[in-house]
Amino acid sequence: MAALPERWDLFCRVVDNYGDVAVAWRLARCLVREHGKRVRLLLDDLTILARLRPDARAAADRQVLDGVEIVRWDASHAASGLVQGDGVADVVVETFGCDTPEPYVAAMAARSPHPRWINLEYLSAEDWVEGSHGLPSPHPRLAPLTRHFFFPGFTARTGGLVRERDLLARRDAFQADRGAQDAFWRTLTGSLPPDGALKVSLFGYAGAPFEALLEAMVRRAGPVWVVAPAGAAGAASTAWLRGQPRGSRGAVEVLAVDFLDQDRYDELLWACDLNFVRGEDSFVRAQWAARPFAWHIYPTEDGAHWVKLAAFLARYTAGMDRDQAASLTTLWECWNRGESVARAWPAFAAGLAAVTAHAEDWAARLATQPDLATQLADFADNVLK
Ligand code: TRH
Repeated sequence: MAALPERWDLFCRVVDNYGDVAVAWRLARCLVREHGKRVRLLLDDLTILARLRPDARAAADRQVLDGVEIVRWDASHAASGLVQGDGVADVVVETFGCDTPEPYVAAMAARSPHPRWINLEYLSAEDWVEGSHGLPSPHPRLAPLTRHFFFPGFTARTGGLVRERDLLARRDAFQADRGAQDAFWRTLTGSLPPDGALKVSLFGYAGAPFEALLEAMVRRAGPVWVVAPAGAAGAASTAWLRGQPRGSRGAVEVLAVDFLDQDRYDELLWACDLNFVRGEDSFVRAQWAARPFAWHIYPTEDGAHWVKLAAFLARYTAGMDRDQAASLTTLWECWNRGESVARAWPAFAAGLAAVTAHAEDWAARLATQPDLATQLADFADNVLK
C-alpha cells in the first residue's frame, strides 16, 4: 500500500493587515496542490482568511478548503489539543516568526525522529538574507531539536517567491483577452474604462498621499481610470471625490469598489497599467502582473523599512535607463514619505511605456527561479531529511 503523503503543519499568527495570512494560505495551497503534501494551516484568527477567501468560514474550528485543512489554534489551549488529537506533523513551518506553541514544541522534542522545523521569514531584498537562508538554530533547551531559517527572496541563494504553477499562463491569457478584461471591469465597476485610459489600482496604508496623487493625475493629459478597493485607498478616494467641485476632476474617474477576493485581486493587477501595492503579498503579486507598480512598504517604528525599500529599489532598477530609474525611485520615495508626489508624478508617468517593458522583463527573470513552495518542499524532503 502506498505510504501516506507527509504531514505538514503551518502555523500563522495574524499580526495585523492581511499579508501574513495571505502568504501562508497561498503556500499551504501550493504544497497540497503541487507537492502532494497533507497540510494543516493553523490560524489564530480566521476573519482575515474569510476576507481573502469568502467561502472560508471564520467561525469554524476546522474546515477544508482547496485540500488544506484549516484549524483554529489558540496559543493557550487548542495547541495541546492539537498534540493529543493528531500528534505533531512530519514538517512544522512557523510563518513570519510566529513561534510554535510551547506544548506543541515539547511534543516535537518527544517524537522520534524529530519533525523537521522551519521558520519562514518575511521577504527582503537585502543582501544579508542570502547568508542567513537555511541556517540552523538549535532549540536552547530541547536540542537537538533544531529550527531552520528559510528566507523568501529574489536571488538563487534564497527561497524564491510564492508563484503558483499556472499563475503566469493565467496572467498571459487574461492580458491577451480583451473580452475577459471587459467582463472583469463590468462585474467589478458596472462599466468599462474609457478607450486609451491609464488604468490604475490603489492599495496602500493610511497616510499614503492618495489625494495628492489624484490631484497630480488630473493634470495629466488623457483619461485616467482609478480603482480603489475598500480600505485606506477606497476611503481617501471617496473623500477626494466628494471634495471636488463638479466637473473639476478633469479626465480622472475614481471608482471605490468592494474588497476583492484574493484571486480576483490578481485579475485587477493584471487588468491595470499601473498598480499601487503594499506590504508583502500584493507587492509580489504586482511583480508577477508584469506591470509598473509603486510599493508602499510596511512602515516599522525603527525606520528599518527604508533600508528594505532601498535594497529592493537597487535590485529592481539595476539595468534600467538611469532617468527612468531616478523617476521611479523618486515616486516611490515620495509615496512612502507621503509628500511631494505631485512633483514626482509627471516624470514617472511620462516614462510608463519603458517601465512597462522593464516590468515584463523583471517578471520573466524572476520566473526562472524555482518558486517558494517548490524550494520549501525540496528543503524539507532533501536537505533536512
Ligand atoms: O495587508 P498587508 O499590509 O499585509 C502586511 C504585509 O504582509 C507585511 O509584510 C506584514 O509585515 C504586515 O502585513 C503585518 O499587505 P499584503 O502583504 O499585500 O497583503 C494584502 C493581501 O490582500 C494580498 O494578498 C492582496 C489581498 N487583497 C485582496 O485579496 N483583495 C483586495 O481588494 C486587496 C486590496 C488586497
